[in-house]
Amino acid sequence: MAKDKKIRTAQPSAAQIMESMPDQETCFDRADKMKPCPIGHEGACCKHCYMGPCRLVGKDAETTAKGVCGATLPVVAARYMARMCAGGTAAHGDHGRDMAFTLLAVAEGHAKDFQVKDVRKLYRVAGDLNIEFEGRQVNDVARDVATKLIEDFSRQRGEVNLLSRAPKKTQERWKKYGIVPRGMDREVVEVMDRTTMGMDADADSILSAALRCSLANGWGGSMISTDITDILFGTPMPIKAEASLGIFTEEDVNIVVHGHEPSLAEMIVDVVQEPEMIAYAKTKGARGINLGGMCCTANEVLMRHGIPTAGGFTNQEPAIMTGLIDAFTVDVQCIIPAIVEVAKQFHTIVFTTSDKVRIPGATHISFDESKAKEQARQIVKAAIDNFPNRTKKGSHVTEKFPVIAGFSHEYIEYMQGGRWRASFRPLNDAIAAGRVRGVVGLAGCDNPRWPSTGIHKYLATELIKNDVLIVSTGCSSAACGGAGYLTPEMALENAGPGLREVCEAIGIPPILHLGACVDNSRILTIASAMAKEGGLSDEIGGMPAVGIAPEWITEKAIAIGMYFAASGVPCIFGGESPVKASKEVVRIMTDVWFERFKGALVFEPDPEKILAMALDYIDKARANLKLKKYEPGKFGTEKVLMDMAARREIEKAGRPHIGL
Ligand code: NFS
Repeated sequence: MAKDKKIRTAQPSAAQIMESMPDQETCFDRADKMKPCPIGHEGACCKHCYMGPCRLVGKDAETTAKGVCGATLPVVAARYMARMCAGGTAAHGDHGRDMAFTLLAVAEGHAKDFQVKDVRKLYRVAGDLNIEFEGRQVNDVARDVATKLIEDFSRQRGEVNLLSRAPKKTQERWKKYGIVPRGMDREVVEVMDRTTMGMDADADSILSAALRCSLANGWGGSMISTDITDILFGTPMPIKAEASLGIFTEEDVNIVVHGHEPSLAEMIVDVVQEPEMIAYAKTKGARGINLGGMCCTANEVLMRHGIPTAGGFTNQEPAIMTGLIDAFTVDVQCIIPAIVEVAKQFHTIVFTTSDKVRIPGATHISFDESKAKEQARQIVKAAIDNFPNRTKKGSHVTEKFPVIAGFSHEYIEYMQGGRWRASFRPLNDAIAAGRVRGVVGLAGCDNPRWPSTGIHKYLATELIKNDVLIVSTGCSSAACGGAGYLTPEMALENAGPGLREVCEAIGIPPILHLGACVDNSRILTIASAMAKEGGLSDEIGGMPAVGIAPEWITEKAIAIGMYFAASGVPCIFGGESPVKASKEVVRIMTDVWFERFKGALVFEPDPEKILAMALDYIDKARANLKLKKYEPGKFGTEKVLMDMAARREIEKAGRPHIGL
């Protein structure tokens, strides 16, 4: 392998590791070698039957090209988008389903190592589901909540329960355009059915089915996952931790938890703190045990326990290449099989723990919630036993950054009025006055085809400079954290004066780490609360708010973009459009969806244009709502009501309860 190969990560710690081991192959090298198929790349290939694969190319392909069955280019491209959405919905939804079954097992006494940690949240969700909770045993309420949410996955008729949280006007739009979702299982199956050969041949109709499917994810699977994770493990509150590949230590046993479902990871968090385990680690010559997270499992344990994050998607191989990882434990999703090959070059043991994810060469432990702690101990013990096997190979970096994470929607509401007067009024007022120009959800993956994490970093700094409040999730949070942007001090320093003033007054940083990708559902809840608060738009659509996934990779990202679009949020994704070949499909996802739902899903490869487009959506929404015109630099000189230092003093006195 060339010693002068290009390193395309904007994260210095990952770059340093890869530069020090030029012969070790990573996803960046494979991205260089693997040129995308130019026809599939723009959505012009159909592989849905064996008369093909059909390539719908050539001059005027949009109107003249046809597959063997007669499917046109817009139909082929729409089917491709719809199936990506179904794949992403299935992934997030199955995650939510697993959490719901864990809650049921806890309620029925079959998972003794877990319990309901946040009873307030349980009651809040019970209230939304019209389940009586006053004067009842916690586990009885938990059983009813779990049962009702499990039913939602396979709801054949009607609509998923949590849809009722959306503003009325948003719900009316869904009814009007026929996209009120039934259960996720039904919607995913219908998309697969509708897009098989010889079915729906109308691009708009196919894409509407995809939107309905995506809503079953956003307001169903993902929202259920977020709610139940809060119920079982606690609703996050701001907490300090660290980020970057420099979190791993030479002296300690290092264990990574990677993936998305936090159940086993929660147990590992407990076990690494057990005095007997620490004593056992010392017998092997280690100072102690150090736990780090990766991708969305990282976000879950970071938000609740302050476990440091090693980074997002593209950091999987570099983490192992530190040579310091004694056990690399994965659950579901975004786990690249290549980690096993990298691990073979070192002493690292890779544990797969979900029966849905098997990787040849990894050690499999089939996660069983009734034996959760026992299995966590098995993994931690194996890591400790592996500590003396470390070789001297590997590149050790030490740079790391502090991060503040844990901004649940409940906490953001609480910060704006305390337990009894929690509201979104201060934020709505600040937006209406033009102190805060708008809100951007910065989300999604870090992609090895681009300067990985670099577009997140660019947009994060430029947006806050332009007085735009950022809520971040998924690997975008890891990108911001690994760049040192998730501390109030750093972010406030770079924020525009109006945003800075508001953040200091409320006591929040300008970039709020909201959690994992399933926690994008928290953004839906926040947007709904802002609409209900009044003073801006009375529905989610029309808010000065935009979603951006500048380095997206997965089908899950597409499913998220679609549920935001259907809920009324314009979303800008990086890279060329995966359906660029069909102007009609691009038009439906931008203009038609905007007209119907005030949302959109657009693709733009140029980061500067992404920024300009986001600000343009925001400013147009402000103008339509007749809000004060945003003027850069107008605010920022008024008295600060309560600064971050004062807020931290209050925090030190005791972490507040989140009000119902
Ligand atoms: Ni989201 Fe989380 Fe990261 Fe992308 Fe994957 S980890 S669910 S899909 S790669 S942000």
